[in-house]
Amino acid sequence: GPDTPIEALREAIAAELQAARVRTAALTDCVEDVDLTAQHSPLMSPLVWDLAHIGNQEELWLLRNVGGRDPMHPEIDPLYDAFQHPRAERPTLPLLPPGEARAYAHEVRGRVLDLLDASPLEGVPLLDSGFAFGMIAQHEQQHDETMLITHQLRRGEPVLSAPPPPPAPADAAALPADVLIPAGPFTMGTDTEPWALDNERPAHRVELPAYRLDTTPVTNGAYLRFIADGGYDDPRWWAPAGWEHRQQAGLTAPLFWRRDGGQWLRRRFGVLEPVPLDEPVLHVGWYEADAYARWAGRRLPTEAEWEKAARHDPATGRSRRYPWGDAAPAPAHANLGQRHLRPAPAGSYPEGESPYGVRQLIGDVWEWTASDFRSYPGFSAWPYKEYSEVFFGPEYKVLRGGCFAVAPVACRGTFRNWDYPIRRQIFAGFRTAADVEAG
Ligand code: AVJ
Ligand code: FE
Repeated sequence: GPDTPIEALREAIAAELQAARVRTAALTDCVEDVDLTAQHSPLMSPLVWDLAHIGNQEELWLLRNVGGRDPMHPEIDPLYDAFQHPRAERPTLPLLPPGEARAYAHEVRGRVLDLLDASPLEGVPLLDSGFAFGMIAQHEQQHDETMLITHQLRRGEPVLSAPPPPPAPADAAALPADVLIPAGPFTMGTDTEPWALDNERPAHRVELPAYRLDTTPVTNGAYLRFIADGGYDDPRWWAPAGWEHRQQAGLTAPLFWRRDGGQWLRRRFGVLEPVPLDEPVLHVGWYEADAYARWAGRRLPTEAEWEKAARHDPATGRSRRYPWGDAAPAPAHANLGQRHLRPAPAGSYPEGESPYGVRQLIGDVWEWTASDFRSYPGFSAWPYKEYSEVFFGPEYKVLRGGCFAVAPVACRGTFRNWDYPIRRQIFAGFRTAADVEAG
């Protein structure tokens, strides 16, 4: 075993980098080269772009910024800068072909592991607790999730498989629909989570009135009742911009669903299957989540309401890392890390329950919240503005909790994701909340 804490940290970093690379390889070695260079949807990059972008970000942040090395191939930098070319344009760029992209990422990684061995992992902010290495491990895992979305959009024979999640526990059917979260302050965000990204900082007190929050994410079965009740055809339930989008895009059901005679089918990683009623609904945009909630006489939770339910421990008054406490996620806590290629049935993972009795806050499906993506009071962009700051504003909505495709290293009670309200290809669902009358 490691002799010193710094050695233990080095080993943990190397293991996270390796886990990310194993996943990247699994997502890119399972298809032919033509499938790596093809664009499967104008919403996504070709897989080979993600592959070289992963290597390029690793070279930029670790070899150049931390290690002070010269660029390996400066001429390719602009190709893999996400801000220079929109996704739809990327297939027309002179990208590295698959073999060269793999070789480049591999070469970078070899040099990074040498750098890690020689690094003090302290002394400069970028290195404290191995932050820059942790940021890069998270970055690769985020792009692995992006590549999994590309796989979901890809037509053709299935190439991915995984065992199904365990069936719902015996008590799932008897759970209360929602729980009461009493009024009071809690600590949102973090100053202590070592690999937290800038938008999760700083920790700050937030005072919330009492509210109710669904015990589990909204299921396909519940969502089907919204559809059957004409929810997609009734402007009363939709925000004005949502109704306009619903009309213009012709939305009638979640993405990847299709009606076949009397039943709903969905395509999942190339396999057509009946929509499972007890699974959290997936592939709905924010506008659909918002409309469902209004139809149900409820609303989406704010981001603060989500985080209080996930982190606040009423016994101590402290905010914890996860709903179950401070322990790193284990398989019994949550459906994370692409162990399965789908969410688990609603009510799963009793060991991952929060003190208030809320389940599946972490893992399974990203959860849309009512909140715009904004900075916390006292925010400062670090280490680069293009991670979060350039996205703050009213056009993005916050998603919380991660999903089955999120690696534990990129998931915690403070983690914030964001996307456009029309976005449906991401692995997102939602749960609902309600006000509580005062007094
Ligand atoms: C945080 C998921 C919105 O994929 O656009 C990857 C993560 N940032 N490379 C994204 C990210 C730079 C980001 N999201
Ligand atoms: Fe990126």
